[in-house]
Amino acid sequence: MELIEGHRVIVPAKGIPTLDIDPFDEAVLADPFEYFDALRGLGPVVYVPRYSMLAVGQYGSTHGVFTDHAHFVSSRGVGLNDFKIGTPWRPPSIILEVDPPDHTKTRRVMARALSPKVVKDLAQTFATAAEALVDEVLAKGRVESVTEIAERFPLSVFPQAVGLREVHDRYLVDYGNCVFNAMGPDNRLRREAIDYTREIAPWIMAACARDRLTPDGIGAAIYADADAGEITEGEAAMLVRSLLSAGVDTTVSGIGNALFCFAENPVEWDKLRADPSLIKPAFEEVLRYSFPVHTFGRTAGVDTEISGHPVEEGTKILAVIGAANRDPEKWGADADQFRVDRRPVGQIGFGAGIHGCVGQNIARGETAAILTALAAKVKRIEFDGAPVWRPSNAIHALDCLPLRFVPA
Ligand code: OVM
Repeated sequence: MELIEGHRVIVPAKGIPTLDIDPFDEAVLADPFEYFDALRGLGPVVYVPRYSMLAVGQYGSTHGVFTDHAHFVSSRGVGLNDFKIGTPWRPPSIILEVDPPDHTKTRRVMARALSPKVVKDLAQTFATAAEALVDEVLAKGRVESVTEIAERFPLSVFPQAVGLREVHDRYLVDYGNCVFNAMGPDNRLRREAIDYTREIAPWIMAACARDRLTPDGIGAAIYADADAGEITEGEAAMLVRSLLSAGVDTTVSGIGNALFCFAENPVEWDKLRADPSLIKPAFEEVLRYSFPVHTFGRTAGVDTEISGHPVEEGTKILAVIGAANRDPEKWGADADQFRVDRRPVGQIGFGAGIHGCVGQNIARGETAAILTALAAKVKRIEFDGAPVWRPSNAIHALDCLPLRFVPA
């Protein structure tokens, strides 16, 4: 059998147009918007010859792939490798890289551990930490906001909420970045991520052990479900690992991208300050306009179709969140504008369907805390140097964001 990127070579059905852009070219990853336009412009589904796979970027077909978990499965991996053919680079996630019925049980455990009630009980802690951080930022006036806000804030609240006793800041952020980079093709980013994970993984696995966690955190709640017999103790450890792979770098990106949006759109910042009830809808617009994750993969589990085009079993499909979230067919002619009062219902920054982000309540809680503190204390957020985007096979995040903060 001929393989490309660890999956079967496909012959696309007649009528599926070819995209001659490499979605994983580092220049494209750093500035993907022309690629998104081209992807949507060609049709609901396109063929990407270099990786012998299909891609979807129109809102309808992308949302359609995410919400049809019966045909577009996760259990064969959400990157380019087909787990049915080769050995995954790490033990697969028991929530991300599974289908029902396996998914149903682990999803239930995670949804309970990250419920709205859990997040509500954390809100005051988040608010206090956010206010203290914003005071520090204002005292400095100008900060490199990726490290000093986007990374620092989640690192100051999330590991504690999980129940980690010691926090390795660098490893926690980089682990998520590595797992997401590993979803890409066999390029520099993926190879370096896999090498670096060999260094980080022992620390992560040790941090997930039951006796290392505080008795009152999200991690302990997951282990309690093992005591109740719902999952095994080994599965509990794997789900705590998922909190660390999926819950840190994603929120770092969300907060960094939010700051970028407001520095780029000062009028939108003024609107938010004038009406704090816009904080929640504004973050939905950040997720639409500046999606922390740009792409997830799926595999056709059976012969199926996308928008009337036949798709063979075993075909890998890139579902391009960033393109769908900017589709003018869905969002209107101003889809490329950031508007805090858009209320973009249906944006897929958290994905969609049964695999839609299980941590979205806590992600929204963290972001609301930091934006609330900033809106109360900061009159203007200004660029203090050029923002630099970080090329990643799946994450859409800044590497460097120098900002100036003008007090209210
Ligand atoms: C996991 C995992 C890792 C990365 C992302 C994700 C967004 C989950 O290990 O379960 O979901």
